[in-house]
Amino acid sequence: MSQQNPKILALTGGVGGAKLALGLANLLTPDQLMLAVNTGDDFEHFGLHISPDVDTLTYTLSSLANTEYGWGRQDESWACMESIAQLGGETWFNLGDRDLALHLRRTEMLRQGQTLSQATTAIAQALGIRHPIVPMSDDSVRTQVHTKDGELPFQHYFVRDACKPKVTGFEFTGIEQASVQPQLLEWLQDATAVIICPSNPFVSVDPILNLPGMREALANSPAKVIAVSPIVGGSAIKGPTAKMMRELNIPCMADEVANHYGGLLDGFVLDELDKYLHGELNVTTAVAQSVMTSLDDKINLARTTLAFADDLNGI
Ligand code: FO1
Repeated sequence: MSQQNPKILALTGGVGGAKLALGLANLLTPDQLMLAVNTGDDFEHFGLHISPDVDTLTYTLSSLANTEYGWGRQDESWACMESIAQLGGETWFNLGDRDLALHLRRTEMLRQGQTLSQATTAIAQALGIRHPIVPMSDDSVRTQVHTKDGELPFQHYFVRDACKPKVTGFEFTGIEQASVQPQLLEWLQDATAVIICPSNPFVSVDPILNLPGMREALANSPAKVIAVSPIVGGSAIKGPTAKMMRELNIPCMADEVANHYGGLLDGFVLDELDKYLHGELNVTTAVAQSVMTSLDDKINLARTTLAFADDLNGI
């Protein structure tokens, strides 16, 4: 572990990001680790504000996550969705009965005038989470997926159409008017490392990086910026990252992810399977076991990434 007091900001979205975030949360105290989460996947459904990446992280850090599905809660029941079907409602997006309570509470707090960050903190604390989970912005940013057949709201692409449409690009509606959540900017002023978790670069990380002023804040921060590759041995561990890369005519290789983040990076973590690239990229690399199945895998990858940050910080 680092001799100096680490102050880490993790950028995360989706399942892969949440796994590394859990590893980091097991090694760092709440005043050493802040988790910035993508909200581009958010949408309104049944009149409720759904924040999937916030919820995946919240459930993961509170050990309530349904690890089989990669979303929602474990020990769920589906009585409400059965009745929704009976009443002719939409059934393509499944909300478990216990998960539904979280969306009801968040929507109630938003309607009372609280920010998404305040609602997120209230829910996280109610579930016993002490690490700060901070939405990337309290303003509305919505990922639209451009496909050969037209534009799709993210959840229609990801869930309703099961990631089948061929993507041609992405747009983050509202991002030009959105502000980076202020706590993130404050944290960055004396952060020692920013860890871009192994999330989908296009739809989980880019919404965070593309927020006005975010890249400048990262560049002006003393923090070393490290990304952990979500591509292992030419394929994605979970989700549509590899398929998107192919459809965008980007070779599905770990080094292409480093290229995607470009000059932002001070370090890039490769999986063992890609160690032939170690020392070959224009960015300093480290090699780790980055496929996370057990809690130990998550903690070990977190430990390796933090040690890499120390090396880059000359500790
Ligand atoms: N993903 C699915 O593939 N099918 C679902 O029915 C589904 C429901 C769902 C409910 C709440 C929630 O927070 C997430 C849910 N997801 C579902 C996953 C969600 O689409 C993804 O987590 C993200 O948007 C991509 O990371």
